[in-house]
Amino acid sequence: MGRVWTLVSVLAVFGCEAPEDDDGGGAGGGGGNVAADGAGGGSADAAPETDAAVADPDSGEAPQDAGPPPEPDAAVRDPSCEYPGYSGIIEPGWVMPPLFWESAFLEDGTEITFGFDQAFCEPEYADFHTIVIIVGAGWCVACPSYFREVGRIAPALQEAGALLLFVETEEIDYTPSTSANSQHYINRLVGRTPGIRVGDGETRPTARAIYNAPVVEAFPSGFVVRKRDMRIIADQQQARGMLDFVAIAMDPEAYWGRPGYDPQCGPGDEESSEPNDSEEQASALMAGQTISGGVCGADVDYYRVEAAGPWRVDLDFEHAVGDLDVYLIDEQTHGPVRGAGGQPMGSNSQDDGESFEHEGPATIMVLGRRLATAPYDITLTEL
Ligand SMILES: [Ca+2]
Ligand SMILES: [Ca+2]
Repeated sequence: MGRVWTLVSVLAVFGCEAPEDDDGGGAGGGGGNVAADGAGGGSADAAPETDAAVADPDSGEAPQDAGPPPEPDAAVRDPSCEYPGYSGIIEPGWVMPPLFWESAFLEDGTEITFGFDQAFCEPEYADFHTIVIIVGAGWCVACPSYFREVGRIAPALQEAGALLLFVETEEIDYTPSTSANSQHYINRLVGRTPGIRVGDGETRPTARAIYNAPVVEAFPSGFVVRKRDMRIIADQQQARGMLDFVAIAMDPEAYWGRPGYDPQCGPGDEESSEPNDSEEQASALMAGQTISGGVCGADVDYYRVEAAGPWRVDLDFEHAVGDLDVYLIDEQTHGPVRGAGGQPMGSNSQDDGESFEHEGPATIMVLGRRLATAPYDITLTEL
């Protein structure tokens, strides 16, 4: 326990705030709404816009020769693999955008390409169930002890099916880190701990996307992506002391949104249409119908609206119990429809209840902000 206490103290006392944020969007202070924080989309550091830019990075895999027939289990990417719909918002509860690095390094110095799309689709990552992302900066005095602690639990993480991704965001002089510098820095701290090392200055399609992510409010930071749906299921900012990354990796379907707190509702509160966690599973929401349900775990709720004309959806819940939001889903990208400023369309206030109007058939998604949980009533009204 001594070691843990030391770390807790270090985090509590020395936890580094990001330096004056001249890039916007980094310090999500909790005040802004999701759309504003999504300034992944709104600021100069725009969120990834095209799937094309990331869906086919030169995937470092050698094309197959026309020679011998491929073995049934040949390590070839499934061409039908499709990355989950994402918003560009790097915040707990949302799907991690398919960021990638043309230059990344393994613990032994081997240079590779790496991206979340590869991790999701490529066979070499088939055995991983979570991606644990550890984020630091060269100027952050609490980072070395945090990274060393991660190094100590790395074997257990690997055993639990977690892929470790170390991200160095900035050098000691605040310049964005290259992957090569990140590799030197990380290896100095954790030696040849298995994991991928990248520098945020080389994050693509948008450099410094990790530094500017709402999930990273201070340094050191860390968060966990569940590979099944690429959602961010846990983040360091909401925890006292280091997140229990090993426990999370061992049970990524459990609720890890607020360490130490139980969800505000349970299976008995859930709508009868669960599971409704994807567009394919969306349950029908008919005009004049009210469905009682809840976001009670690390999932979201999809509903399908079949209405020819204009309609309004009302989501009734108590903000003090949990901050739920509702979004319109784009059937092409499978992420939220984006407004002119890049913000997702829907309703994401800081008050009790959400409501928005639209017309025609559509799919909508109810999501707990930063993995908030709460029971709700959802009603569709034709206008
Ligand atoms: Ca639900
Ligand atoms: Ca659900």
